[in-house]
Amino acid sequence: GKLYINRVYHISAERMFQLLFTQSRFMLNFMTSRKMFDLEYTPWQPDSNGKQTRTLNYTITINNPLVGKFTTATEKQVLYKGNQGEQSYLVEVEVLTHDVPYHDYFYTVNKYSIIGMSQDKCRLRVCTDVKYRKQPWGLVKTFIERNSWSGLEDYFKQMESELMMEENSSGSSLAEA
Ligand code: YK8
Repeated sequence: GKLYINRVYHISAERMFQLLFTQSRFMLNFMTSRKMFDLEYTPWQPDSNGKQTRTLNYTITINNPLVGKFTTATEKQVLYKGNQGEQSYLVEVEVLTHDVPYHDYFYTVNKYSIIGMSQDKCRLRVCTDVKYRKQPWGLVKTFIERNSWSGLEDYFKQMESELMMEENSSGSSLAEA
């Protein structure tokens, strides 16, 4: 796995969760800037084990010459509330990209942990793994990993820096979150 974000923000844990995992203005803007469209959400739904899950479907624009210009994707998100009550969240996200080469071989798992540090501070960590449903040839595996890591790095670098801008805009834009 790889760690893409590990940073303390002047944003409460609860607000960070709302920014990233509800239909917040922040997330809608972020996805628009990544040229993600045809977004469909299910609401968060509790399951029998005290977890909550939701599913997102969308289309992503890809700028990788090896791949077609778009792919549809499905994200299954599972929320585990931490043992510090409202103050910590772990969200595991499985991302399937349906229309890229070798899509039936691999998917991605992104783990977001949001840990409250005080009333208005939290640590956000995002780490990701590429997982396999069938074992590809060595060269194909190298290909999949290289392209996944670079796409993920680009995505999370932008997320990290847009969160820094959000942090500096002093909490005025959460009315709709
Ligand atoms: C989510 C992982 C792989 C995929 C892509 C596939 C190339 C395959 C190349 C062949 C295009 C938002 C990525 C980066 C698309 C974007 C996905 C995002 C960033 C030759 C093997 C979409 C997080 C996420 C997870 C996986 C990313 C794909 O929230 O390279």
